[in-house]
Amino acid sequence: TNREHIISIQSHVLDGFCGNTIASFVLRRRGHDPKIFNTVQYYSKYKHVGVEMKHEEMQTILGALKEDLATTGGGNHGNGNHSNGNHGNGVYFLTGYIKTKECVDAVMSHIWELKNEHNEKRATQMDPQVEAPLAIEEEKTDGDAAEWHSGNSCAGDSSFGKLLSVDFLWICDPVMGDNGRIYVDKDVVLAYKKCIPFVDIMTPNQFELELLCDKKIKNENDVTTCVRFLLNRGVKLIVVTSVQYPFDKDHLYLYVGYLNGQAKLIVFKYKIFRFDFNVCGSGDLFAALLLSFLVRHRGNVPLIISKVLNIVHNVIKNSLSSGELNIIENQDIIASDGLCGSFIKAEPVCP
Ligand code: PXL
Repeated sequence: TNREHIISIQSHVLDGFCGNTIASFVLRRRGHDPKIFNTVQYYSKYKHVGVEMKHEEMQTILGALKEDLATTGGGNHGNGNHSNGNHGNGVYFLTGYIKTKECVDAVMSHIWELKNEHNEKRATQMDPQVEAPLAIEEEKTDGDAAEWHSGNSCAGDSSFGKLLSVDFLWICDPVMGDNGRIYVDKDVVLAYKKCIPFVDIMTPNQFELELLCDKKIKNENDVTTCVRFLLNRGVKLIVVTSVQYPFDKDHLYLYVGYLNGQAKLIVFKYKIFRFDFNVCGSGDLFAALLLSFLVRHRGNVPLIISKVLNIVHNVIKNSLSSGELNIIENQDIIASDGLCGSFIKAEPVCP
């Protein structure tokens, strides 16, 4: 039986919404059946008191996961009748808040081992459908796709150069901090730098991008320099989830970057009206939705980003008065196709 395996490795809080508290709801509400791995249990995202998992303990659980994925093809102990809309049999990791360097290291090495095993298994199976990795690329026939594509004079061939194998993906949200404040151990920065060659998709915010690349972002050119740096080191897709420039306080910018078939850097940006909302968790919402859309809809990354952004933007808009992300109240928007409300289109950036 085909079945997808989503493993979300993030924080858990008792009060409020961030990390796995968001991912578990979002993924389940969208019909997935994720495995939820909590790296810490804190009282709230503002009060980091509680329990942190030790890396040995993480190893134990990740070891059990590995065994399960190896022997049963993913621990499908049910009756094989999945009525929850799952597609495919891929293995997808979504990693977020991890407190210590040792724990990031443990997660990285397990995902890498699992990926190699997965690829070996796939190579020995003669099923061509399983063997051929699907490319995430534009659906050129799609009407919406044509819209963002028009006027793209600088990008040239903007189709995906590398195959993003959609039967094994690691989306790494390198959660380290925001607005100049770091909320994990300092040496986690180094641990994430070590992850770069093994990650498929990375979703840093501006501060995290600056930490990963040892470069302060002052203008768009700095963003594309950082994006190029990460892509050259092996990440296949970079989404910089929010950039704010001192000369434009009213907007946030999201950037998506990848290399095309000629190894040329392709970058798109999304200009977003900035709400005065300084609540953590929107990045976690973004990453969980991105995973869902990639797994379900595959192709056309710039269009998927538009849809995800649209949902995040609407959830924030509906949360402005409460000082917390109203995840439950906005569950129908979260479960939607992302075409609601104000659709923010991708604009090509000429790097
Ligand atoms: O939203 C990122 C995040 C995740 N997990 C925990 C956090 C935060 C941000 O503050 O505190 C525990």
